[in-house]
Amino acid sequence: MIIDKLENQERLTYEEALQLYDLDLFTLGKFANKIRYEKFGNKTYFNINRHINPTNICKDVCQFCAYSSSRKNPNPYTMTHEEILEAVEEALKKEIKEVHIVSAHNPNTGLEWYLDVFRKIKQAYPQLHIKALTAAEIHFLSTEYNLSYEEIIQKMLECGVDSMPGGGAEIFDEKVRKKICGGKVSSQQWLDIHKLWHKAGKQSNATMLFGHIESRENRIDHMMRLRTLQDETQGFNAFIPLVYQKENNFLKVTEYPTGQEILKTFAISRIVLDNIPNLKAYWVTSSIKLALLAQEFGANDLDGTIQKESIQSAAGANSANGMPLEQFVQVIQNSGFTPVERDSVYNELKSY
Ligand code: V47
Repeated sequence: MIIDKLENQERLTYEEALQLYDLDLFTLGKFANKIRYEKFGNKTYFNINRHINPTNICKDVCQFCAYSSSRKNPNPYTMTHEEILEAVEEALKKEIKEVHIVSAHNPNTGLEWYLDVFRKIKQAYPQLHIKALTAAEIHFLSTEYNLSYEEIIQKMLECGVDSMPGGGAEIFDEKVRKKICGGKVSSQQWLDIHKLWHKAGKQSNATMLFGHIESRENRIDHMMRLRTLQDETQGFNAFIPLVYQKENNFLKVTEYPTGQEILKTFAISRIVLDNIPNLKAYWVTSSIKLALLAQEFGANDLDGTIQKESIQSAAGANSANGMPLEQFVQVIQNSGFTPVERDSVYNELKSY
């Protein structure tokens, strides 16, 4: 029955999607890979980007986070706008097309520190795509400065933010959410903010943090909530399952999910999220080796060169300095796929 539906690429219910985990990895991979091939052939997308995390001082207390300065790693910092602009200028020498700016929820900087920097970047480099402010940051700014989500979004548009990253989604199930990141943006608020952004004619991504205390049921529920919103808005470009990194934080998880469980989750995401075009294996959290394998389990995007990364590397990921372009292209080619540089909204720029 479920195999018939998979053969016919019919939409799955929650119960059917959950049953996918009971299939063996190769059967799942076969179906996920078929969908991937029909849409993208053997192309794998990536972009040349620079991540900037301008402050690690945070009002919130997410148990999984090793980046916040209130965690086990007390090295508080806040970059000035000049330092952020210098980082962008330096990165442009390496031909970045996108700057991806995500901060902690710092109550000391003032609203303008968060928003004005985008205007400055846009003025100096109008061609550079600014992907910035997660729904969690928007919720923080809205409550901290007593503005509606619409007002914050309006300011983002005025300052030249082009798209929103997918962070802050974590796991939508309210019970798990309360344990891992109680107090921050709720699931419904996260979805509402993305909906408003999409209604403003803009695009965004969606993440899911998995491999900690959540169940398989919670993951499928997370995907279902995203699928429902995407039916309505069509605003999500990519789904990004983030593998939980367990070092230097306060969530007591001793085991990583197995490679099999991670690949199954990628394949299931590809099958269940039939309305989100791109599935990103963010090599930072899956490791580059598993990200390359994920290409055969539905993933068609490996994010990018990153250059510098502070959030996941604080929790144990091997990503602090990103990956040089030549190496990134080479590992994709060596794995039998064609690397295609894309822009931030998935227009193809260059095939290698
Ligand atoms: O939301 C925090 C995650 C996210 C840990 O939109 C952790 O293109 C693993 O969302 N282990 C921020 N993950 C990063 C993010 C992202 C990354 C790349 C591309 C895009 C995109 C978005 O990092 C947070 C949180 O879920 N995170 N701590 C950890 N210990």
